Amino acid sequence: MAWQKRLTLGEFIIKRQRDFQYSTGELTRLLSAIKLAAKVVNREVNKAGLVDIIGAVGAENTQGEMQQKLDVFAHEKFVGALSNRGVVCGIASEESADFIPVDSGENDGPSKYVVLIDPLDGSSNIDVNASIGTIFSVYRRVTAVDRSVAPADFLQRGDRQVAAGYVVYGAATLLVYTTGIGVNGFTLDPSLGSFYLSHPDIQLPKRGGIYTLNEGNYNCFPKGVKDYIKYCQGAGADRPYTARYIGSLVADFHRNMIKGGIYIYPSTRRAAQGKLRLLYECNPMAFIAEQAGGLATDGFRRILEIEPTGLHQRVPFFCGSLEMVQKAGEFMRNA
Ligand code: AHM
Ligand code: MG
Repeated sequence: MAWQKRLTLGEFIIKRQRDFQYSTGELTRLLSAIKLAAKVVNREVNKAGLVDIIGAVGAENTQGEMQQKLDVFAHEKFVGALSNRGVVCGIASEESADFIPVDSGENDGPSKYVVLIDPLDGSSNIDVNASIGTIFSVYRRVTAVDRSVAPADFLQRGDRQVAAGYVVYGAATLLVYTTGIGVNGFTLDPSLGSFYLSHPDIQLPKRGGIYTLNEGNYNCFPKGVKDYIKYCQGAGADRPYTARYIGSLVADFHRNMIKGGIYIYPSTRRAAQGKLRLLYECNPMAFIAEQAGGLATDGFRRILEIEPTGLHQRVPFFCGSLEMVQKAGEFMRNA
């Protein structure tokens, strides 16, 4: 299809707004702010090899990991785009210990939305020019609109998400999002600076041939995961599995969304709750996966039904093709 006939992300967001009967345009403005920040971050990611921006900035984030310069840059751009436009009343970021209350915009009154964001995920891949990403999710606040936001506004179950999405900064830059009526993907045309609808109504294949996990941790995995890996490794036409692992959740997840597969970051002997964060990483990906016909669990429970207890809480994560996640769950229960 000629590009002139393709919908841009901006046009698509507005079209979708009309599908919500009582929509005020607030979510539309919020998604537009994310789109803008994604373009700015994309520009910096693309020139990362050219300027002195790669490498650790020296600070440690709340999980004690070394922050990369681009992590800090992405955090600032997303927080800036969302707060300067008054489209949210609060932001929680993986790069910040506590949530950030946001004053309401000058004209429109207080916003009813909070955003939770992992501004630049997979940061160990920055220095080697492999794909990295941004992950975001949007909730309606649960406290009174005339008050400052409170922890309860952020500590909501994943099944209360209003929207979620990710941006892959890879061979091409792609923004994929859902507002609870299917999943759509948009590819950035860098020469025009616009995202175009390239992946309408993404369906995650019910089963696939890819299993994705850090097998270097094999000895520390629970028995159910080891058994599942052995099952995948069993040769034969009915088990055509191959392993793929970039170490960048967004890129690993996106590949499996398109081709079919399972992503696992389980508990390990060293980290009882695994590595990934429930609020910034697992809930948005779980919402997107389910909207595309897939599934996400912690090995036993549906991710979207877990009651969060802390902003930076971690959780084991099994996500992707429905039948593969169900099969892995069987191995976990039977171990
Ligand atoms: P980050 O938020 O510090 O970037 O870490 C999250 C990343 C995920 O993108 C990826 O799936 C995982 O960490 C890889 O971890 P590991 O190196 O332990 O395999
Ligand atoms: Mg992360």
